[in-house]
Amino acid sequence: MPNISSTMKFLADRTHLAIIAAKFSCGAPRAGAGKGPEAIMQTGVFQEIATKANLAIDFDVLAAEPATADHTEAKEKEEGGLVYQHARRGRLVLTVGGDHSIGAGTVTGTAKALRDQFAGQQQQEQQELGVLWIDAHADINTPETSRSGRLHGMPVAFASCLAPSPQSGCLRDVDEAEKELIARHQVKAFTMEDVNRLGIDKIMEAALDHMGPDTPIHASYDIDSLDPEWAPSTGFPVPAGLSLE
Ligand SMILES: [Mn+2]
Repeated sequence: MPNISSTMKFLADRTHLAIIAAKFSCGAPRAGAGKGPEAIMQTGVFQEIATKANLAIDFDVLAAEPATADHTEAKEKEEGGLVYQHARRGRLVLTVGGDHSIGAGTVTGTAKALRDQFAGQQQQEQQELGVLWIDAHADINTPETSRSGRLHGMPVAFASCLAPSPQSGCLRDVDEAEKELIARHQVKAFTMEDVNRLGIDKIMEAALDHMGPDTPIHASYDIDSLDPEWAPSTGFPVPAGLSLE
């Protein structure tokens, strides 16, 4: 599994933390998620991360506009392009949402940057991106399986090409159709039951082991993975989630 020294080496190779505030809420039925980036920025946590890791901050804002399907597609494309540009320059990229439809753009932008970085090198030198998705939901519905039709429940499907992206893309609350997709595509998944049984350390170890020691990782963290006790204002709270500990 990636150990602390490989993490330190990764950080030592970076000069910039690129923060993208994606104030989108058009992938979800309620508008509050778009205010997330500002609320988090006000805590000063980004500055703290940058200072601790000795990184300069590069800051972009993608502002929300009136929600239409076309607008959502265009924003995701723009966001994916920004993530790509920063990742391609070797920056540590932190995109802050917004609703989780942003995950389609963050994963595809990072994956493309990685592929371009290794383009022209030997097959064995090339690396594929590992994605760690921490969420109360699986977010792997396709437009066909989704009951709500909302994009924030589909980013994993778009990012992994299970569904063509709109342009062409317990666990605690997983739909039957999503369970089927997870099984069919052999996605390694851990539930809250697993976390409760084995503890979060073991689960993280197993997740990282599964991806392998040298795999570049994109983590996508949904605040609804926390128990509603800690994050009551998320759009779709689900009981019995992760504790702050
Ligand atoms: Mn999510």
